[in-house]
Amino acid sequence: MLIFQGKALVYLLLSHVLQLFHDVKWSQKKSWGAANEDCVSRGAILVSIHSQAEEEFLSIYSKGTSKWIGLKHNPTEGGYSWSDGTALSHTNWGPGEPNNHEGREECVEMVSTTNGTFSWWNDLNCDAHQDWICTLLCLVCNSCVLCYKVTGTC
Ligand SMILES: [Ca+2]
Repeated sequence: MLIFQGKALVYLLLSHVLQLFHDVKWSQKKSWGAANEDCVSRGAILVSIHSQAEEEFLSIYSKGTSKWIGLKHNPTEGGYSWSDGTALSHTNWGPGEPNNHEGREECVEMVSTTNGTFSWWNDLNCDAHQDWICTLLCLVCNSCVLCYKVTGTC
């Protein structure tokens, strides 16, 4: 369970209510920025990963693909930041990554093996066209969890 503070709201992300969007058509793959915008247009956000259990779940779900996650280099603060503002509490960098190849790799993809039983992260040029995973923001309103098209009000 992950809780983070928005400007005036507390959003609650529960693993069992995560809803994922995953595109596999080559013609519809997107840059990190376009993928992020696509998620926002759905009332969602690029997925963040905070545990090995979430890592394994997402890897199986999106097996055999390379896809954007919500992690991006933060040139202002240094290090990496999740789109949803949560803390970087779990990492799964591949061997030698992040390597910022040719100084042009600011965004992070998650790569999963064909059967999804193994995955790792790689920093990549943000303009590369990849699959992506969105997760819906969930808002707790009077003990009910609303997880679709959250607009900031109950
Ligand atoms: Ca890299």
